[in-house]
Amino acid sequence: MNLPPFFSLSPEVQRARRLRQPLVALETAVVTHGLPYPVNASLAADMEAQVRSHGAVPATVGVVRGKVCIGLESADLEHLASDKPMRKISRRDFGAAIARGESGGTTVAGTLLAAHLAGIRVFATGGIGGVHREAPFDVSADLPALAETPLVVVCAGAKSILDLPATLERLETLSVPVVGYRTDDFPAFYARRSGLPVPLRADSPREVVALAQAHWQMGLRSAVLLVVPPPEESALPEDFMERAVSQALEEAHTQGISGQAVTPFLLSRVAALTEGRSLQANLDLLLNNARLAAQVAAAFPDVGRKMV
Ligand code: PSU
Ligand code: MN
Repeated sequence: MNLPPFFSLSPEVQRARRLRQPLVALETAVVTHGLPYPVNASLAADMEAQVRSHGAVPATVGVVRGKVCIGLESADLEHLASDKPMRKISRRDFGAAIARGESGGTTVAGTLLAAHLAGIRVFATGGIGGVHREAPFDVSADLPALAETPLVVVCAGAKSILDLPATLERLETLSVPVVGYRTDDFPAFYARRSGLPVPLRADSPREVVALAQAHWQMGLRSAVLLVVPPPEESALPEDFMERAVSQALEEAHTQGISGQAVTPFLLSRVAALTEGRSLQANLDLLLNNARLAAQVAAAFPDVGRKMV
C-alpha cells in the first residue's frame, strides 16, 4: 500500500503490518482536547497497554509537526498532551496541519480517515460526536466519516452532551449498523443506559467480526459502531449525569461557545460539575473500549497471531 510521504508509521506498527498482526487505532483529540494534563498522557499510554495485553498492537494516530503519525513515540505523545495550543484535527483540518507543519489531536473523523489509509480495521474511542441538542445544525463530522469509512469503531455510545435519539436516527440514515455489545440499551457514555433500544446486539468478538465482514462484503463502506456500556464501578447514575450536562449546556449557551470548542468546553464543565466523577468514568470507559477493540481485532480470521 502506498501512503503519502507525510505519513509516519512507528516501528511497532510497521512490524505489525508486515506480520499481519491485529492493529487497533486510537485517537488523540481525547488527549489534546478531551482530558486535562497529565491524565491525558497517562491515559493514552494505558490504552496502548490494554491493547497490547489483549492480543493486538496499538496504533495511536495524531499529527506531529505536519506528519500523520500511525503509532506515536512517547516524546510525540507528550508533545500532544502538554504543549498548547494544539489543533483539533477532523477530516477538513489535515491539509492545513500538514502543509503548515503543525501538530494536533485527531478526532474520531480524523482518526478514521488516517487509520483506513493505513489499512487498519478496528478503532477504539470514548464516545463519538453526533447531533447536538437544540442545535440540530451542529452535527459532528464524526457522523459523515462513520458513513464513509469501513472500520469497526468501539465506543460507549455517543457523548451524553448530545441529542442521543437524533444521533441514532442519523446513524440509521447513514447506514451505520449500531451493535450493542452484550446490551440491548444504547449506552450514554458516562451512564450505562440511555433508555433507547440499540438495533443490533453481539455477544462475542467473533460475532462482531462476522457481522462487519458481511456488511462490507455487501459493498458498503460505512463503519460498524460497536457500543459497550461504561464499567459499572465508575459509570454515573443517569439523573446525576443529566443535571450536570444541562447546566454545562446552559453555560455554553450564555458564553456563546461555538464550533470546535463546544465539545471540549462541555466535557470539562461536566467534569468540574461532577467533581471529577465524569472524568473517572471517561478514563475507565476508554480503557474498557481499548480492551474490547483488541479482542475484536484479534478475532478477524486472516490475522497473524500476536505473541504475548
Ligand atoms: N470522546 C471522549 N472525549 C473526547 C472525544 C470523544 O471521551 O474528547 C472527541 C472525539 O475525538 C470526537 C470529538 O471525535 O470529541 C467530537 O468533537 P466534535 O463534536 O467537535 O465533532
Ligand atoms: Mn460541532
